[in-house]
Amino acid sequence: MSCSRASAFLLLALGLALVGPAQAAAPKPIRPVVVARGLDSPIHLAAPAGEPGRLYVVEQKGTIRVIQNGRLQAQPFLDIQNLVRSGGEQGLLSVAFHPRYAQNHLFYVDYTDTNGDTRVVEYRSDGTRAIESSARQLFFEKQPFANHNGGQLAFGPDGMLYIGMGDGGSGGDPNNNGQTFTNKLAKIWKMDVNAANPQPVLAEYGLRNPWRFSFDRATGDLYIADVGQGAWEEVDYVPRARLDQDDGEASPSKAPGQLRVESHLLYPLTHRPLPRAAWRRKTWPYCETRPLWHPAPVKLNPR
Ligand SMILES: [Ca+2]
Repeated sequence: MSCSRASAFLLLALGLALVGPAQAAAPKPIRPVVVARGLDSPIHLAAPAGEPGRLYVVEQKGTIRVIQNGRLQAQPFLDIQNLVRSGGEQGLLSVAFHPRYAQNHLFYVDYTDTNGDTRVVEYRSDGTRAIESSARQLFFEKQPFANHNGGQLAFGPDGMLYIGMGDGGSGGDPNNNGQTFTNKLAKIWKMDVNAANPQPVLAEYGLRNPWRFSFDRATGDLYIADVGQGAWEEVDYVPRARLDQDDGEASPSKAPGQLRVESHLLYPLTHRPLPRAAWRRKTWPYCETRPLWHPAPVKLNPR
């Protein structure tokens, strides 16, 4: 599969019944519940701390809608359709609210501009609607192909804004961007948006298209959904301790030979055998063989 993309026109929530150990024998089934109707390609959902009654829904075409106390508001929170190229894997791809949004009303969007390139832009709101004239661009990268644009924004446990970037597109990473440090493609970046002149710092590389990732709210660990090619999809895991290491060590301004590679390769936790033909040709999907770096092998505990 080239890329996972939500295209539902209904926004659903999973009604998950939490069951304590004493009742663990008979868990209730998970069932979907309709939260809102009438949305146009809702591909991301977020909410700032301190606004329990409001959900912000990113529509791919370039708008952010608000669901307030269960009701979809007619007036968009943000409308930048005139700046966005939408369709396929392009569009307004995510929103992240500043950890102190309640005080400063700052938020961040990742979108494909009308030339097909990636922009991450800071906006400020008046508390109810975005102020479009407040736009401050923080991140830009040319996109060689229409697909694999990444697009996830999220604040990490360190207060940094994390930015997911795909390998640029086509198939099989033809320009080897996953192992190239002269561009921002195929990587996750982090940025101190509180700095006077925020600069992206390399956090992870060798990714294919980290279309979505999220941080464990309890531990701060990072889980990355990275798309595969023809056989495998994968979820990559970066423990919190790793996030705090090597700030600036893997700067793209340094040659790859200067990078400090000190961690351990973690093979997929679950997998299925490669096709016989792949072994005969001695070719296997590149995206499943490249490593992410870990301080130690990790075993996930299924719940
Ligand atoms: Ca692209």
